[in-house]
Amino acid sequence: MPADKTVGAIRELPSFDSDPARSLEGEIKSYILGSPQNCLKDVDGSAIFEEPLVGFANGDDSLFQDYKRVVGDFHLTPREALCLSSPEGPGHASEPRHVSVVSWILPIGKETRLANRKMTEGPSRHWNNVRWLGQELNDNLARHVVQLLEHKGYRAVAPDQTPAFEVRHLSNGRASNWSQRHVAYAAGLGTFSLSDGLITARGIAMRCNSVVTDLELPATPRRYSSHVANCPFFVDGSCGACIKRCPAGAITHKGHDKVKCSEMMQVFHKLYLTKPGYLGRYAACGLCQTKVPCESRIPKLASAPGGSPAARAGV
Ligand code: B12
Ligand code: SF4
Ligand code: SF4
Repeated sequence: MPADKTVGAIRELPSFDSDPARSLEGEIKSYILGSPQNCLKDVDGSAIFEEPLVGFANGDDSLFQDYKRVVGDFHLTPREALCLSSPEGPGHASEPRHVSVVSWILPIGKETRLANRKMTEGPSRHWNNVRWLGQELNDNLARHVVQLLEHKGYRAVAPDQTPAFEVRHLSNGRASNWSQRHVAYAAGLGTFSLSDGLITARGIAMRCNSVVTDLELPATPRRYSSHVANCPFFVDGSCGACIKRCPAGAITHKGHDKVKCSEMMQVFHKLYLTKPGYLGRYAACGLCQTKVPCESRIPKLASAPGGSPAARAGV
């Protein structure tokens, strides 16, 4: 196992100058796989996350302007996020020439997925612990990437760790000014779905994060035809397994009702946080991300050989 890498431990990355993108990808993967924090110590010692997926986006990609319509006019572009967080503030003369986004997916460990599969009315202890301990690790990784880039002389920021980050309460539910899933979509890492979750090559049971920098990085191609291409429901009308999986009735053929979902989480909060071994400000849920065909992969279409996604996944 690689040496303990605390947030502050910055080591020289051998190939950073010749290939910064591959070098960052390698560092993100080894940080997670080598971290002693990547372990559910008080549950069963299993890994919180499996090997990360990493993608890059051009911060000036017009998609980020589209997000001002898709998410809301408050959603930051990467350039705004970088400038807002600089000590000089936005619109300063030192406007960066290039802006890139490093985005990553942390697939949730198998033991946690298996434990949550068994649940029907709220999260397993594994899932609840991953929500809090896994996010702490995810945040530490973002700080590590920021420090690494700054050490190399670049500007860098993890937008959702800055004072500028906010989550708005809109009539149809909450939306943040830095949506990690929209960022990951832009960085070629996956598409949205009927349940709202992002389906990546390693599935929907994951957590994600991102860092914006003025280092120029090659954008990862988006190998999908639409923003919902990885969800069979939108391609050939099949699957829909998440509809039955949601105890709140928050998922229907019309999509995901964020208000109902949030209300259910408040119920779970009362039911579970008093149970031994559960942590955090709320219990979480994630039933729609486990025991579904998209849990750990992009499901094949019902029309493909082998039958329906649900049949193939054995769920
Ligand atoms: C607010 C919030 C919530 C709210 C609202 C969720 C939501 N759908 O937005 C509530 C409390 C309901 C919630 C619940 C959960 N959350 Co939450 N949440 C967030 C938070 C803080 C912000 C999300 C946000 O800004 N959304 C913006 C809105 C606009 O997004 P949206 O409605 O999904 O977007 C739709 C449209 O934009 C549409 N769309 C329409 N046209 C177009 C066009 C294009 C081009 C594109 C790209 C998209 C698009 O696509 C989307 C899907 O329909 C993020 C962290 C972050 N900073 O991103 C975590 C986050 C989204 N949550 C996460 C998780 C894991 C959960 C839960 C599983 C809880 C848990 N931990 O057990 C549930 C899952 C609910 C679900 N089915 O999605 C993960 C997502 C992981 C994943 N696999 O997708 C995140 C990214 C946290 C993280 N750092 O990993 N969450
Ligand atoms: S369970 Fe099926 S319908 Fe629901 S998000 Fe996953 S692939 Fe799409
Ligand atoms: S939509 Fe919300 S309440 Fe329903 S299963 Fe998913 S996380 Fe749980």
